[in-house]
Parts: sequence; structure tokens; C-alpha cells
Amino acid sequence: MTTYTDIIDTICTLADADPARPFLRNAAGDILLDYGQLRSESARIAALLAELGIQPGDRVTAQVEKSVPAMLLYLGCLWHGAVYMPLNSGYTASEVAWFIDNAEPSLLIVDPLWRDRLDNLPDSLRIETLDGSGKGSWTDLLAHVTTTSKAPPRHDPEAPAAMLYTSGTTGKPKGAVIPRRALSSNAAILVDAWRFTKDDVLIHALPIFHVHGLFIATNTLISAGGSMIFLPKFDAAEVLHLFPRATSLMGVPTFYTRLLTLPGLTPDAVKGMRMFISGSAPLLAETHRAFADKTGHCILERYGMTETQMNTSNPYEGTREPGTVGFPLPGVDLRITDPASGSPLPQGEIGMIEVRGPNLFSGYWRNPEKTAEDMRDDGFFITGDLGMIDDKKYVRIIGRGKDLIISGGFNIYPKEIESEIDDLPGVNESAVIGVPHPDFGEAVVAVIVPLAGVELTEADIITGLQDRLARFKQPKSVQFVPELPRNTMGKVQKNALRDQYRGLFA
Ligand code: MCA
Ligand code: AMP
Repeated sequence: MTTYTDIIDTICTLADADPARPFLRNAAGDILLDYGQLRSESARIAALLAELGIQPGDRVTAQVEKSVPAMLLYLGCLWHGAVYMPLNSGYTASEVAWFIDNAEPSLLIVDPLWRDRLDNLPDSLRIETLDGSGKGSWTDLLAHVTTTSKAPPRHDPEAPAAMLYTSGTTGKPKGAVIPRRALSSNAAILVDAWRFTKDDVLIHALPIFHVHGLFIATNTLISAGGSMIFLPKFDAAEVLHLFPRATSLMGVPTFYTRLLTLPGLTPDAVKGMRMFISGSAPLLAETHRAFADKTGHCILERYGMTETQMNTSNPYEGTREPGTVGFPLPGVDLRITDPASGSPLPQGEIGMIEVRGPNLFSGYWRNPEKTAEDMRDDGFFITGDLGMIDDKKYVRIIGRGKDLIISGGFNIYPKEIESEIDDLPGVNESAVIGVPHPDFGEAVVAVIVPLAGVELTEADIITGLQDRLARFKQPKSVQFVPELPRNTMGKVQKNALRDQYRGLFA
């Protein structure tokens, strides 16, 4: 089996060779962090974790705004061997409490503004604060830790590096435990596949609480020895303005549809850029073509997930086929199977996408039943995505075997929202669907049957969900109906609802 260099070892090698090489810059062009500091700060954080009694394998949970210290927290955990567990900064207090209860972390780092709204947390949990500008009790503690020249510990490539939650179609989210080997192998493979070098400058405008921004962007650029322009969030006009100083962009489709609205998006504006990558949600073929027409660049679309990181990619050289996610990456096996029987299907037929390779996670946190359900005996992982391999061998994602909405690159599971809505006063039952949305790709729509004789308004529902669900999960439209369409088995016909409401945001 191929061995891959651990991300921390790569950082140390680069820091030894050229400590002043920039790693992160801000939008103004100032260096925020060089490779020497990347090493010394990761080591200092690891030393603090050890001092606080955090053991390798312990979970460290962070619900913080995107910042350089937040990024370093991930790398400090990786250095030490603690399991980094980032949470979406939009989660409500009740959502965070659920994750803490499930993951049982030893340390929680939160924004000071959110610290007070968290209650019902175990007394044994150590809580520190960190705000978007890097201030907080965490930074104060770190200030007392001296720089160390100690080499990082040797870590087993199979040791857990991170745990990221992905939602379930039926129940609550599951923690995907990601080993170090998956991070280092995927980064090495992507450096080659996407031709990253030390001269690359990536515009980093993604959040760092998901695989895309945290691992795919960061680990790949570290493995190439390149640098990133590190932005707090995506702002299309700002990103357009930064193209002359960059070589590449990784984004979700919404990045590209928003960029396309700008009159300044011309071949001249992107002439220093060598690559635009899209993923996390389907990129419409029309967006791909419109971007090529306006800029001369074919967006490179790839396909991945939290459990697997990147599985397939359109080619760097060769045709980037709109509406496809390209070919399996080197080292990744991909097959299409019959969702009912699990038997492999002939090329051209639509079925379940299954993948195998060094990119795979190690299993779901404390959930061997679910892990066993999703893993075949021969090592293939059942993705839950439906697809086919076309006659030119490109993989096409045709749909989802799972009831999932992807809005602006965030996964939203209807079941979770339906449960919260059904708990609200006056609601008899509900069905949550995704419908086409020009900005977010898909938008959440709640179709609700009120209890007999009760009059409900959209505001009642949204207000009721305020403290229960993060903003991005809340419905963008609420529809009231006397009953839900059902098939003869009594199952709600979501396709009929999607057809009925598909024009809501047209
Ligand atoms: C913000 N809002 C959203 C979303 N984002 N609603 C639905 N879906 C969203 N994605 C809400 C805000 O709370 C706000 O609500 C209103 O919509 C408008 O916000 P706006 O300022 O326009 O949003 P934004 O801050 O510009 O964010 C949009 C965004 C962002 C840039 C598309 O959502 C984003 O960065 N998405 C990337 C997600 C990502 O990294 N996914 C990777 C996961 P109100 O005004 O009512 O308060 S998947 C992954 O990692 C796998 C491995 C993979 O394949 O990559
Ligand atoms: P997550 O669970 O957040 O990691 O999201 C992974 C899911 O995003 C996959 O299972 C797919 O359904 C979807 N996804 C990722 N990339 C693409 C893509 N390029 N096209 C279509 N769907 C995608």
C-alpha cells in the first residue's frame, strides 16, 4: 500500500526548507502566517493541549468564526493527536448541546458571544473562548506557552484526526471519524490531479467547519507548499477583485452563479487564474457554459463527501464535461450497483455509487451498526448518491438515494426539519422538500398541514424554529395545505410536492 506523508511532517519539512515562505495572506496582501509560524504555532497549540490534559484521541470541539487561530487550532490538534471536531458557526445552542452530548469532547472552544447561551453542558467539559478577531480566553492561555523546537510525535496513519458530523436521513447526525491517512492521501492525490505547486495562490473563501474548506483547500495547498488568500467569507465582488493576485479558486456552485452576475467578470479579469474548481453540490451545465463563455475557463467539477473526501474529478488536461463529476481519482475504485441487491450494474445503467480507497473514513462514531450498514465486506462505501458511468467513462450524479437538500453547499436533511416543525403548536404534519433556487441551487420549502380549526402563518413557523434550527436550515418558504399527497402505501409523495412548488423561486 502506498504510504503518504503526514500533513504535520509536510509542514515541518517546508518550515525547515523555507520558514519565511508565505502560507496565509489577507485580502490586502499582508502575510498573516508563514510556514515557519505554521509549524511553531501548531506545536505551541499542541503543547497547550498537553498541558491542559487533553490526550491524543480526545475530541476538541470548536464552534468559532473563521480566523487564522481557528485554522491553527485544527493543525495544533493534528500535531498533538487530538480529534478536531468543528461545528457550523450557525448552529443554535440546542444543536450544539446535542453534538457535545454525543461526542463527549474534553475541550470546547466557542465564540465569547455564544458562550453564555450554552447551558446544560457537562461540568467536566472545559470551555474556552475565541472570537473572529482571534481574541478570547484560548488566546490568553496560549500566550503563556513558549515556542518549542520539539519534533512532532509519530502518529499511526490510522489514528483519528478529525470527526465531522453528517446528518442522517432517519435520525440524528452521525460523526464520521476521519483518520490521518485519509487526509494525507487525499491531499497528495489532489496536488497531482490539479497540478498544485508552491507557486499557487488559492482564494480561500469557504467556511472551515466542513471538509471542503478545512481539508480539501488547506491540506492540498500545504502539501503543495503553496499559499492562500484567507477571507472570512465569500463576497463575489471582493473575490473578483483578488483574481489578479491568485491562481485558483475552490468553491460551491453558488460562488460561480454569484460571480456570473458581475459585469466585471471578463477574460481580462481572470487572466492570471489557472483553475476554478467546484463541488459540494451539482454545478448546472448552464453555469459551466456561462462561465466558460464569459471567462474562457471551464470550471473543474469534482465529487466528494465527508466520509470519503474527494472521489472523482474532471481532468486537469482533457475535456471537463459539463454536468459530470469526471473520473475516479487515482487510487479510488468506483462502481455502480443495484441499490436493492448490491450487485454491480453494467456501464450506462443508473444505480448506487460505491467507492473504495485510502480516502475513506474509518467509521461512524460509536455507531458500528450504521458503519456496517454502509460498508461492504470488500471495503466499498455506499455513498447514498445515485449515478451512472456514461459512454465516455465520465461519472454522472443522477440523483440521491437519500432524502437530502443541498442549499448553497450545505447539506440539510428534511427529516430533522420535519421533526422540529411537527413539534410546533398547531401543526398536524409536514413535509420538507428542496426546490430549485437561483442563488442556493436548492431552497428549503416546508409544506404544512395545520391541526383542524387552527390558522397558522409563515411567521408562526419561522419564529417557532428560531432557537431550534440554524438559519440556513430554516424554510425559505412555508406552504399550508389541507393534506399531503400520499401513495397507496400511505407514503408522502415528495416528487408530487417538488413538481407543484418547483417554480416558487423561478
Ligand atoms: C447562508 N444562508 C443560507 C446559506 N448560507 N441559506 C441556505 N443555504 C445556505 N448555504 C442564509 C443566511 O443565514 C441568511 O439568512 C441568508 O441565507 C442570506 O445569506 P447570505 O449573506 O446571502 O449568505 P452568505 O453568507 O453569502 O453564504 C452563502 C454561501 C455560504 C457563500 C453560499 O452558504 C457558503 O459559504 N457555503 C459553502 C458551504 C460549504 O463549504 N459546503 C461544503 C460542505 P437570513 O438573512 O435570513 O439571516 S460539503 C463538503 O465539504 C463535501 C466533502 C464536498 O464535496 O465538498
Ligand atoms: P457532505 O455530506 O456534506 O459531505 O456532502 C456530500 C454530498 O454532497 C454527496 O454525497 C453528494 O450528494 C453531494 N455532492 C458533492 N459534490 C457534488 C457534485 N459535484 N455534484 C453533485 N453532488 C455533489
